[in-house]
Amino acid sequence: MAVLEDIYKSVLDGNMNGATEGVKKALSEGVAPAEILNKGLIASMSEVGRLFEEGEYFVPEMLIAARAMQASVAILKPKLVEADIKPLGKVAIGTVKGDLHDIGKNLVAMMLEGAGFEIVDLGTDVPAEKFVNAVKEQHVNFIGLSALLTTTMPAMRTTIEALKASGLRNQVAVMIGGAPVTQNYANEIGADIYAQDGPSAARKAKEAIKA
Ligand code: B1M
Repeated sequence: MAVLEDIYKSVLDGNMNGATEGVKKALSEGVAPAEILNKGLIASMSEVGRLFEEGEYFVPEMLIAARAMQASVAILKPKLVEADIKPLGKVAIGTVKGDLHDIGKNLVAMMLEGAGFEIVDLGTDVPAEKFVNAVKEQHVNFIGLSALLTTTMPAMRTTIEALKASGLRNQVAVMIGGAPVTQNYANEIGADIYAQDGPSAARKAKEAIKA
């Protein structure tokens, strides 16, 4: 369908106006919201992720594509709610206590949203209790922890310990990432998933929800 191809290409090119106009046009032509989401937006973000992983796209291309996708999802959201399209799962994501870096965290959130997850963005400098409350009150399937400073990485461990102490650890998968974070560190602190960037975060969350 031409309009879905236009949406796909606009997101791939980071063309926000093209993508949002495409979504409006598709809706006015009666294309089902789920089809716009899956065949236009999510398909395109998957391709963006693939291009990033292959080294053809870099962070700026990924960011503008993610913004085009996010603006389009905002238009589509009410229609998806009306059509009762269920998200794949729910992720509460935040940058850990003491850390104010949020560019990477936002990018990861956008990629997860692009993959079909509902996002609860807890912001930056998030204390462990706030993550615990998100599990208690918002019934999330995943907790996403981001840290950019070596000095704030220990707050990831603290958060996992707080989840254990509140008896909620088994209810959620904990995903961690950020420039200084490694798979070894994830193993050491007992995180379930380590992702090095947005596309792999989306891919790994999808794999985890299927398992
Ligand atoms: Co800061 N900073 N900074 N900084 N800053 C770094 C991180 C640093 C490496 C710079 C340097 O010295 N070379 C250094 C950390 C050194 C260290 O700990 N080893 C540093 C420092 C020291 C500091 C301050 C302490 C400086 C000071 O005040 N003396 C201070 C700390 C403030 C605080 O947090 N309490 C500080 C402040 C800032 C700014 C506010 C000025 C600004 C942040 C603005 C913002 O985020 N709104 C800033 C910036 C921009 C950076 C650099 C330059 C860029 C970070 C970034 O946005 N990268 C950074 C140097 C660098 O990385 N080259 C630096 C782009 C982003 C897309 O990548 O965040 O890595 P990234 O996210 C990636 C992956 O890591 C991964 O996916 C993302 C997308 O691919 N990922 C996840 C991230 N989170 C994930 C979560 C996941 C999965 C994957 O699952 C949940």
